[in-house]
Amino acid sequence: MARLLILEYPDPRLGLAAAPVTEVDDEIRTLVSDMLETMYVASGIGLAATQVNVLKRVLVIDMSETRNEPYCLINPEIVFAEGKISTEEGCLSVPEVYDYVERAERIKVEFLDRNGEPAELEAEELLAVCVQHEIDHLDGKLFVDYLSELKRQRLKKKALKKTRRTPSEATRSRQSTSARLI
Ligand code: GNR
Ligand code: NI
Repeated sequence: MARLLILEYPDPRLGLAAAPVTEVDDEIRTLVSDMLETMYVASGIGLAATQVNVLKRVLVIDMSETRNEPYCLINPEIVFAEGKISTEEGCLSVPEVYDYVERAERIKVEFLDRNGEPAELEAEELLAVCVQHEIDHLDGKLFVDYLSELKRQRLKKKALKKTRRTPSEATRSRQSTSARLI
């Protein structure tokens, strides 16, 4: 198992669409277990492959208190949706931002499991919200895309400021400054 790096907004790679998995092989199963470890370490309830810079339609979810009831959905397709629910969402790729998003309240999703077998899941409330949030990631969409332009501009500015404050970035900018001085 390995921990993977989670991309953060406004990284443009989070806006790319992921491709369907053509074969559920050991490489995919390794990706799934690495994604689960990464999600558990980050204390998230879900994670999409796009967030760890892998453009394949794979997502994992674990909503249990005990953190030992993982769902793994490969090539997920929502085949039924009804109702509306507004939930305060957060995202491991958009740290420290929480806001309300309206989504379907109940869904049915078809997918392949870790063995490549077709499976389906009926979900409601937070589990349904989480599945929709993760499938959005696979389509290159973030929950902040549902917010107003004003809110998104504000948090983009904040995120870019934070990037400049990270040590590696600070080192790079110091280095480029001294390079210019020479
Ligand atoms: O950990 C997460 N919590 C969460 C809360 C409300 C709605 C969606 C989520 S998913 C998020 C983890 C994440 O970023 N998955 O992509
Ligand atoms: Ni997310």
